[in-house]
Amino acid sequence: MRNIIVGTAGHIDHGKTALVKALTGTDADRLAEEKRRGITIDLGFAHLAVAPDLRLGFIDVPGHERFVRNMLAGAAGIDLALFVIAASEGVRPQTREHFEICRLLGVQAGVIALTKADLADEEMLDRVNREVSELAAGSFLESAPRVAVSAATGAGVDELRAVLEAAARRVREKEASGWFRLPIDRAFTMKGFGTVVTGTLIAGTLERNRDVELYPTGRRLRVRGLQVYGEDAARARAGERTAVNLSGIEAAEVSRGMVLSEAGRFGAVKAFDARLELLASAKPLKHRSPVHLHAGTAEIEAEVRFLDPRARDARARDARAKLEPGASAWVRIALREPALLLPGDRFIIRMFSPVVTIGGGVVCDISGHRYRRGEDAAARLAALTPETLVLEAPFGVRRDQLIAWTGIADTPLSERIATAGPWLITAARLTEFRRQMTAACEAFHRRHSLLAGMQKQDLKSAVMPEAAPELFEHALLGANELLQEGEVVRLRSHQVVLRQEEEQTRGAIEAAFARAGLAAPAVAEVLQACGVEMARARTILDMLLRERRLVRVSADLILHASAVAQLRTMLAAQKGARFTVPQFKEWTGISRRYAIPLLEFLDRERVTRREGDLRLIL
Ligand SMILES: Nc1nc2c(ncn2[C@@H]2O[C@H](COP(=O)(O)OP(=O)(O)OP(=O)(O)O)[C@@H](O)[C@H]2O)c(=O)[nH]1
Ligand SMILES: [Mg+2]
Repeated sequence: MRNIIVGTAGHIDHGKTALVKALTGTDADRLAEEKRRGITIDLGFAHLAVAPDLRLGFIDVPGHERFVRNMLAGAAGIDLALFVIAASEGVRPQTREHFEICRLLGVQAGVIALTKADLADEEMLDRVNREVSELAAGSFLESAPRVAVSAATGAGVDELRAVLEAAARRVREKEASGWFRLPIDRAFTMKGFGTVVTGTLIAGTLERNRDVELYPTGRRLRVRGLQVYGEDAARARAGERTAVNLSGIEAAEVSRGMVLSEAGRFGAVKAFDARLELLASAKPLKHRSPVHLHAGTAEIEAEVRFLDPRARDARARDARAKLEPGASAWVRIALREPALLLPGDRFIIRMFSPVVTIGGGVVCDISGHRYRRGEDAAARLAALTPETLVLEAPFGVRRDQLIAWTGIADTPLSERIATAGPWLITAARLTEFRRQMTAACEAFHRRHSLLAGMQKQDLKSAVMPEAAPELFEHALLGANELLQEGEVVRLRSHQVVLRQEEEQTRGAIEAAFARAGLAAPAVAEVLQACGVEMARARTILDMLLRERRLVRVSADLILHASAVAQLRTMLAAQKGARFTVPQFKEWTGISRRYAIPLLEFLDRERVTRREGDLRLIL
């Protein structure tokens, strides 16, 4: 089944709703106020299976200039425009505005309906045809088929239906593979069901019982039920008008503009870079102009900032720097509220007062790139690819992050990009990091020949301090000349070789502590007595500490590991008991000076816990 969304467009009262009814039998004006006033206020929906394999979903939009914002919420999802111009009236202001909106939103194709043909004579029809040709010249509507119709008499309606079918077979369908996105246009409570949201599924597929995320709120919700064009369905596909019954949320917490999409996959953004086209009918646009931004079904207050360095230089010279009508520029758009947007998404901007459409464009980058002074933003954005985002990040990008920034699941990457676990990083940089790690270890071994190797944290701080710990780990894993032993990294080729004299010293120091047990000797005395110069003796002491043959209890208290182990065993035998400091001194024979540091050490090691004057054995 092919699903194509057809959106009406055109000036108020030109017969859009009447035409949708003539084509489908459905009155898309569903609000009481619409029926009373005889105008469309909000989006209306209808559908028609024009052939067994082709279904058209109609979105009927209001033509009134005050409801263009509602029109925009519908226009974002359409594949084919049903462009309505009353033959009795010709091109009017919202004919133009809707035309520009469809063009800026990248609507692929359209069919032009010259409605109210029963009210127009040959001459009027000719004149209106000429106006339409002028408007459509050079645009997506240039060669659009035209049909004169009357919803009143039914003349031309069958022909229009056939022309729509043919056009719908030519346009590209929405992409049903890939991530799903459903910009919400309505949210309401349905008796017996709870919260229901509706929208056009613009990409992917959605199944019942799926966990989804409501952007930008971050709420995780479950799809309890689905309807496609009013029928219960187990799954909805891109291009289908979809109603989703959600559990875990009240209808009042959901509003038009929010988006249902993959849970945890994307992140709503508060700024993005884009190519912006200013309409020829607009006034010049100043740097930092406030605008209304429309994207998907959302409407958000925003500010337009020029990125082009030439524009910025010009601003320095001339505070009145601006974008000229009909021109395009690279801009950063800052949003008042976060929104889920992806590169390639189209948007429209409207002015604050009067509220008219002034331009639109395409989202290029949502990564929040920080431009360096003098960086050529135009050149960067014009050539931007997913790979660029990896090359720009000094410490790489997680694959997940790249997907969140681009919406592309399996970006093909060249050999310039290397993989380190879940990270993507410039291959040359990864090689360089590994070279620097090796060099750092070499230098360390030269300085500290008696140490097994460098502490891992020291190595990270030396080579890639700002990198995520995980990236560092993966980089380290791939450094072939290095070896990790616990928290220590060394060159594979490095071995601690002690000279005979040093071996003896090492033995002497260790023995001195072992003999003393808990009656810890003064460190300086032991070192002085060991027979080598102080600096060497200290290095050997450090070595014993690193190897955990000796344990540093406090700044000036070092015990042999066996003494600590004995103490632990002794205390473990009385698990749950409480004791005082004097009792502890009595048991261990330790001096008052060392009792407190030792107890504090035991607290840190969670052997004991202090409870006022007592200690509890854990
Ligand atoms: N004679 C004649 N009247 C028509 C025709 N189509 C629509 N009308 C009438 O024109 C009026 C407006 O029609 P709608 O279909 O509501 O116009 P619309 O474009 O949907 O208007 P908005 O949604 O408010 O922008 C209604 O009174 C219709 O009955 C037609 O082909 N011939
Ligand atoms: Mg209408």
